[in-house]
Amino acid sequence: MTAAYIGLGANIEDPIAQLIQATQWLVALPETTVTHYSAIYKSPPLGPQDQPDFYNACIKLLTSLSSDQLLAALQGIEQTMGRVKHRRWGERCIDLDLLIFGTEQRNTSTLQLPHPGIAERDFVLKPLRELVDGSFVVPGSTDIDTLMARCGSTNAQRTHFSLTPKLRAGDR
Ligand code: PH2
Ligand code: MG
Ligand code: MG
Repeated sequence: MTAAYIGLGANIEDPIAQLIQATQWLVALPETTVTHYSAIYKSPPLGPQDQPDFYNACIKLLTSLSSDQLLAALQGIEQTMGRVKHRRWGERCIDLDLLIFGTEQRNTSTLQLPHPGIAERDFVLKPLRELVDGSFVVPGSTDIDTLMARCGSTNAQRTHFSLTPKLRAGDR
């Protein structure tokens, strides 16, 4: 089994509901167990500013799928949820990024591992930090607390929204 970390994002069409729906699809994946959920964070958009704020979260799972199989599964969930490509860095009803897959490092046309944006994005680092120790090393890089200290932006704000709303039925 390989430990993998998934970054979830959405900023249109009831983004929190989209994150919750995507979580349920991740829980339903074959050969896979979701083990940890972060809180949901809210942040201003990276990229075009004429779009709504994003909601982001991270999930840890254990899987016997390969990284290519897991990537294909994430893309399948995005398709099933009706994701439409609007523009680069633009609005989306769901974005599922394979951030880290075990210790795998690769840079191919279909998949880069670890995801190249992790270190620059507080909306990835902050929820990811909820799932790991501060000494957790991003493969090929350094430990997450060092990455967080180096990451300039601190705009992502933790919300009270949860990926597992059954536990917090009164929140929404
Ligand atoms: N995703 C994008 C573009 N901009 N900004 C934030 N804050 N969070 C995102 O997940 C994000 C973004 C395209 O995937
Ligand atoms: Mg993506
Ligand atoms: Mg993304």
